[in-house]
Amino acid sequence: MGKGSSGSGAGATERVFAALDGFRIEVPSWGFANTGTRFGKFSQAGAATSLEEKFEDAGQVNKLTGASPSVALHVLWDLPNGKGDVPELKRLEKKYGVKSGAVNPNLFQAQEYKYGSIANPSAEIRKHAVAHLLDSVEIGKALGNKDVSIWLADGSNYPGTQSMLKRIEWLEEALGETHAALGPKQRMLVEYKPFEPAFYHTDIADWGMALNLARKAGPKAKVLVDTGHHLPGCNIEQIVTWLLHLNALGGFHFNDRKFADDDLTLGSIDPYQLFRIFHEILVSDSPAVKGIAYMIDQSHNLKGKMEAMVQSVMTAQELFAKAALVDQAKLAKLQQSCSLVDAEEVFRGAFWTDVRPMVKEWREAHKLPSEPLEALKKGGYMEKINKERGAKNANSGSSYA
Ligand code: PSV
Ligand code: MN
Repeated sequence: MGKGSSGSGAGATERVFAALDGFRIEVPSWGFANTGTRFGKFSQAGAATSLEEKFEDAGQVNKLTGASPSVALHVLWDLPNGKGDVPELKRLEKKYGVKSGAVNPNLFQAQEYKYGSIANPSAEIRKHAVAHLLDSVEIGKALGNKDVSIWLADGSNYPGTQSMLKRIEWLEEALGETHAALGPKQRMLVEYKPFEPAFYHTDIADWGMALNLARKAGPKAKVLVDTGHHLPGCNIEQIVTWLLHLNALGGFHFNDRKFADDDLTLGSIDPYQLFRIFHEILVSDSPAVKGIAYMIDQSHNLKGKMEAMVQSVMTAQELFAKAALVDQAKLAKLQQSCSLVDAEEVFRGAFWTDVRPMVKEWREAHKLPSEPLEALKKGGYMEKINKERGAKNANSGSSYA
């Protein structure tokens, strides 16, 4: 979507249709499996128990929404045999009509990563971690030039116990090596997070650090913004604007937060924020816009996983559609003349427009269910998976008592 001038009213449906035609959002494989908190795990009868079931669920979300044609993969959780699992992935892609998406290396579970992975003081451990990154690049290539999406848990918990400076150098070295292995059409996305699991310093804590590391690594490295990974009050849309301006925005992990990295349904706490982010993207002329990978990063412990995912895709579409209704030409004039209230009314007016009837029309025009959540409830899919997977999930909860 380029710059446009028509607002809500005449032309609104066209704008919403054009916006939705160009909007796709990737779902995470880990959003369909049983997960929990560090206090325990609550199992759901219908949760996916295998890679095939994750693809089956993702395929169902895409059938209902028409907007989520790919599923992000977490290497250790989904591909225990690394590249060896690629033929199976290709079979699943065909069978369920969804493609493999971003490849997420896992550098936070192995015991050896207790003090870090690519920023670990041990050269040997860093070497293992880099080898995993390189394997992930190869998996991405074998799957058709997929983005390698890197998030690190690296950091420390006690002041003075680690050299932050040395760790910067180790990160630069490892990410540079990984970048050098990327195929011509592959990208490396660098994700940041201010804290958790590290509670004193995190090696890639914010967008400045992620951006510097990405730039140092090379032109195929971009920054990934996870909306849950910011300290309270942070102006995320301003970060997005900067990253667009610098042609350094690679993608998003969407979820919402009230306190920290809560993995709440996108738009459930602050839908206006996501609208503001989408607005900055829609007014931008940055070449980065074309490459933005929109992804959901949510794993619901309490809500039904299928319902949560369908609801999230629908909410993202609605907020994107609202942002497409901002009368950009009018807003630009009002910004220039500092007509604050009028400018804000144009902006807010789009946010408060009920786009649901137009989104429904878009679905009907594309022969999709006009109410995906209702269709999910009535279609029998959840009963089917509860029945098929119930026994497998019966003992999958956990308790620390
Ligand atoms: C870390 O909190 C994160 O946002 C990273 O993207 C991980 O890959 C994902 O969550 C899944 O745990
Ligand atoms: Mn994330």
